[in-house]
Amino acid sequence: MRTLLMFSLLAGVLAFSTAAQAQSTGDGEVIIVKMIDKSTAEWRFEPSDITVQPGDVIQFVQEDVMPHNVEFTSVPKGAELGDKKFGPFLIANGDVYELVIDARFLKGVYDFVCTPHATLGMTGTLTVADSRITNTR
Ligand SMILES: [Cu+2]
Repeated sequence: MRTLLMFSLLAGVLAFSTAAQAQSTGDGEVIIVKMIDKSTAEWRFEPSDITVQPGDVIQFVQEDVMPHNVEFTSVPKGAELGDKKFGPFLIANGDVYELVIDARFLKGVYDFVCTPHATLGMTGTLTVADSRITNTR
């Protein structure tokens, strides 16, 4: 009984922190990028050419079987991505890496790769545009 109570409390705390996080990202859009390895000839991010605005969230989704990640290899002058420069490896099918386009992502063009599969063509380009000009909400 005590264990159940502890679990309920923990679940409540987790739910609360998730909600708080979602709020802090503002009303940005969610962009889904699939990480694909269908055969030896198909290693890619889909889409591989992404344009976002500050506050948006990119969800990288592991669609197949090989471990994939997101490593930024080129960033605009002055951009310091910190722990976002090298993302975690997504091992299991369905794993998601959520990348929030926060203040560290200065306006400009970023190149990224999946570290182990860069030479197989698993690369992409991220363009961070100006702050939202047209807000349709
Ligand atoms: Cu990969």
